[in-house]
Amino acid sequence: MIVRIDAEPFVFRLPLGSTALILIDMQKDFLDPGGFGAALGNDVSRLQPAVAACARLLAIFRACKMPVLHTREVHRPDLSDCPVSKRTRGNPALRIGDDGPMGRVLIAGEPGAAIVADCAPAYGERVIDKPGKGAFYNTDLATYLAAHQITTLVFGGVTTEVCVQTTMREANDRGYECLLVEEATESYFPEFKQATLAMIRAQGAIVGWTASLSAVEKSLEHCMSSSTAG
Ligand code: TIU
Repeated sequence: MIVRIDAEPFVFRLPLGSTALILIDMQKDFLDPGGFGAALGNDVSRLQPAVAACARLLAIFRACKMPVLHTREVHRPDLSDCPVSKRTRGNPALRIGDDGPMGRVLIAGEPGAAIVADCAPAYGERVIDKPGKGAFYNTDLATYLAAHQITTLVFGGVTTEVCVQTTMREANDRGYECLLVEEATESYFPEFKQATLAMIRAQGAIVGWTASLSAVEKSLEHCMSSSTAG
């Protein structure tokens, strides 16, 4: 069954049996003080509005019994998967792998690398650890999606123009139909968020679609109530 969502630049067709939600990097390291985002000089409070919207998306997809994936931008403790260029770029207060208030910055297993409580993965939901900004680079995401016959991805997460947009572009090039939920993504730079939304949907959905949370909610309402009843 195909559900139609009121989206930009035109209606998004969401096939219920082959769509997954993918939440990008909803980690303390980006959302909380003392992590990677803050070390880069950003005001992390700007990302907070995405938490409630992503939590709502999680509730919707879980109620519809549709697959949910989470990603985390992390590196191995020995930094063997962290390019020197990534670690040494710029002049951050803390570099990747340095000890900070939430443990070693952007290192798998450290407190800062965890997904925030309101968006925590539930049992059975796939968590993809990724060393890059895009979730396809050096991960088994493509294998997972192919094995589960997923053709369509609904996106939320942070930050809009870095890991979300990179992953959405990677997915679009691989043939996935991609929808970004507007309230479920934030940037440290509000103007970058708006520019990214515009870039995605320009030129006849050159990278994909964007839609409001309420439009997604409205279109999936029926499936939520029937799944709950069943
Ligand atoms: N710095 C920034 O905006 N983002 C990242 O470094 N990673 C993600 O977007 N997850």
